[in-house]
Amino acid sequence: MFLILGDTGRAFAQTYILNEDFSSASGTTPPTGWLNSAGSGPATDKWHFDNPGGRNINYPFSGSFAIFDSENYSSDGSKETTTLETRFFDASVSQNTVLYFDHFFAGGKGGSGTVEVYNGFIWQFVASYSDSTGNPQSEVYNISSLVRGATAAKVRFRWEGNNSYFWAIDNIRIYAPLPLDAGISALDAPNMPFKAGAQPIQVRLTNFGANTLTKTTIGWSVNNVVQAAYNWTGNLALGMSANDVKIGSYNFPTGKPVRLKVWQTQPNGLNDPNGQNDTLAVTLYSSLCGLYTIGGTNPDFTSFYGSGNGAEQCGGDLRGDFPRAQWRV
Ligand SMILES: [Ca+2]
Ligand SMILES: [Ca+2]
Repeated sequence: MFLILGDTGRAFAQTYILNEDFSSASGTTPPTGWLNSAGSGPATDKWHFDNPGGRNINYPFSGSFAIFDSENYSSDGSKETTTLETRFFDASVSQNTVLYFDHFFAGGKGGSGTVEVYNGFIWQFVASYSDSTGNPQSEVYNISSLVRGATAAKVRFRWEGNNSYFWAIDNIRIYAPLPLDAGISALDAPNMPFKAGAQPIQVRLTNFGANTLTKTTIGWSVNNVVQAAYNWTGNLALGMSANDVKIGSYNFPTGKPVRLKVWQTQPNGLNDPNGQNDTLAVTLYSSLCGLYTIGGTNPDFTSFYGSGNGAEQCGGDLRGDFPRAQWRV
């Protein structure tokens, strides 16, 4: 809908061991050194980098990405066992190793996606997905104990299914984290559509740093008016998140855009050396119910497009002529 995400936890200050945006991939040809294997399934059961099903996947997906789209090109009734494997990487450069990626798993039809790490000897389980994720969502895993010391490590993404929708992945990053690095990674509430009136503001705080995070200050503003900061305390290891951190509440007016900005500062009482993932900025609207003016002098909304959000909750009726019109919802 009209959720506008700003800098939402994409960190760029770490030391990258592998950073893949798939810009060099095409068709079913992966980046140099990567493997794309159909496994025991039909030879055409491979990952694609040209989005043959025309799937619409949101930012931060951009340009080419990896997708196994069983519904698009593998609806032949035979089982799919398809693997995308990274090139080798040297995990001995740091004691701490983080795996980050953005993905959209379209689940619920018997498909599963599994992420595994190779330490030079064996493949080890990291995570698996079978229910639908957000479109997309970011994942951060501390894989230090799985790859520690390995000079020839790998990560693989293994699809199993049978005409079971699709799995899309982009921005695969393996990096050595900074010692200290916290950030706001998501807005957990309110989720649109929501009713006007007082709503709790809940965010997700993530520790992107190697050191355990025990405290930070979460500041926030509404339409550029700074609100009372929230002092968080707790215990988050590398890659872990505190979900639904309630930092306050706000009385949302009916159907008006509210620009919410949330940021964290002074993790463990020190300056955060990576500001790239500190701040989340979103524009929220409560559901529309009432009479609104679009365009003209003193409008509630300047354009029809911007006024549509939330109106489906009440039903709508557009009257008048542009550039000034009214909408009863
Ligand atoms: Ca990409
Ligand atoms: Ca940070």
